[in-house]
Amino acid sequence: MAVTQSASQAEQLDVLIVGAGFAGLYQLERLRSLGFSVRVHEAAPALGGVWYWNCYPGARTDSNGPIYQYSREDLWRDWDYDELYPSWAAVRDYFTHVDDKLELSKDIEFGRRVRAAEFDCAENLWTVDSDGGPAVRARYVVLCTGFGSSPLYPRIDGLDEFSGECHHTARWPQEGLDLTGKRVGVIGTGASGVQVIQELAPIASHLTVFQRTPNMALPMRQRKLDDCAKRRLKQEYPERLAARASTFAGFDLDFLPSSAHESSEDERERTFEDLWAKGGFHPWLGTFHDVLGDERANDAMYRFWRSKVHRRVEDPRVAELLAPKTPPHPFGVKRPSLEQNYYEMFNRDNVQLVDLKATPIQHAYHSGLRTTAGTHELDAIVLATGFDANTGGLTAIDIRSTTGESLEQRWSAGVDAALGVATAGFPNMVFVYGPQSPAAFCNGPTCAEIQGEEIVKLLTHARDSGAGRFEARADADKAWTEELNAIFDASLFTRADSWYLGANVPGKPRQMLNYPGGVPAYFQRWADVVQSGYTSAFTFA
Ligand code: NA7
Repeated sequence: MAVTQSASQAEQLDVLIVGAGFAGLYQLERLRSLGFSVRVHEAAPALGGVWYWNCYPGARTDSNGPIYQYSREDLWRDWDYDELYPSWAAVRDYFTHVDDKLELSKDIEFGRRVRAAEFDCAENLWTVDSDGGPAVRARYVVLCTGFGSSPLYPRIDGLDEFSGECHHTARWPQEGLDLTGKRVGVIGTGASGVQVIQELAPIASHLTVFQRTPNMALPMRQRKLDDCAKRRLKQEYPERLAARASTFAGFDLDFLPSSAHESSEDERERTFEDLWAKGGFHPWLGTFHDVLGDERANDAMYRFWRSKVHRRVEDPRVAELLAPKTPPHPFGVKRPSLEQNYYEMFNRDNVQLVDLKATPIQHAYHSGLRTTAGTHELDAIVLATGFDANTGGLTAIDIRSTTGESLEQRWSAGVDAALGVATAGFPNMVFVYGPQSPAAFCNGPTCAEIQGEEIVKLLTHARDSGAGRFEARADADKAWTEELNAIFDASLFTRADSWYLGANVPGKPRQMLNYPGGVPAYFQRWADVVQSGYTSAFTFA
């Protein structure tokens, strides 16, 4: 038995939501307003989801502020971020603003990490066990654990023996950590690594960056927003927020109709320059429509990106490690990060770049790390090594199917999840930002709202139909996987070992875990399912 407490003693709800980030709060407010009895269990002591845990120096969004919030006018009208790309602290303040407006906390229990869930087939109820309180029973469970909530720790022999500070970026001390004047090592150069390196390089006595794969980072074009800029920006909110549903990745920008390899070299360079000047994700998600699909177009973008990096890094040997002549993988098929002065950090005397492909880490010892090339004496190690993304937050919970199989076992050979929202054998359970949904290919708040709203309608339909349970159809699960694979196999995404595919986790099956057909296509598939009365993807009994 996964669940410990006797079911008869447990409180009964219509819906238990797991997680109090963007997705969970959207579900809470909407379902509550539709008359469901709802409770949220949140592991952290506060709101915010990833923005509670990721409080490392420099943590901020890679989405611009106007679209990094809910689209309700009563929420955005009197809310402003002070920077175009808000920091973790500003996003936390935003959650407080939302809570003040919508009185969400009264239905949230904090400090309640969900450990196990078991379905009672006779009663059609889930019994859910969480830390810090009694089990609850719920008709429906909505998992809003986020696609990046299960930190991935590197397997480094002897790391336990390291006597200095050692923290994963996603488990950074909430009280902060002063690394001024320290010798710091950062392992990983994904979004978190890039951000933390920019902050620590100027204050550390020495910073060693351990890079396995270079990040094809793009200019953020961060700026502070004064009152005048905020007023101007606010006039654009309705348009920017409305654009999200119709763009490939749920942003306020989209691919150009023109093709890179059909453009003349001059036109192509001009466009690349223009997108570069705009910054943010423009060079990635606002570029020629064929850059992410056509090898020649992609190569042209890679060369452009590389030349930009080389101009900023003084030592040609270091520049070559950061932006090699032979691309490690096609441009943009691993997530590019947004940077402010990342490349300039490598011109500092106190910053050293270590190429882990050439000289891997052998082991840690009490005062540092040893690679095959020698030792690095360190006072602190920052593990910016990412997540067991897409599935880790879900499989960390011991969720049992109607036959007693755990979700982890069910997906051990690969995920099958109809619409990326539910899976056969786990009735009355859905996940937001789930594996095989647009998740990591979609701006977070966009997905929380648009996919969230489809989930709200599905639960309302299930309740109003009088069915005791609904469940993803096994054939719909399989068909969905085949649909994803077909898009994926024809793309350049196959050519990188990215966390989009689970390839960053040793032993994890390699498969595309994010719907790669774009937000509009995804919601067209939802519309098809709704049109069938939901029965093309779900059974109701
Ligand atoms: P990412 O993007 O997964 O980056 C993790 C980085 O850590 C990446 O550079 C990895 O190299 C590196 N890594 C991971 N494991 C190891 C080991 N064992 N040794 C050395 N280097 C390692 O995570 P982030 O937290 O930066 O970003 C996560 C996303 O969450 C972000 O993009 C947002 O969408 C939200 P690799 O590239 O695998 O060779």
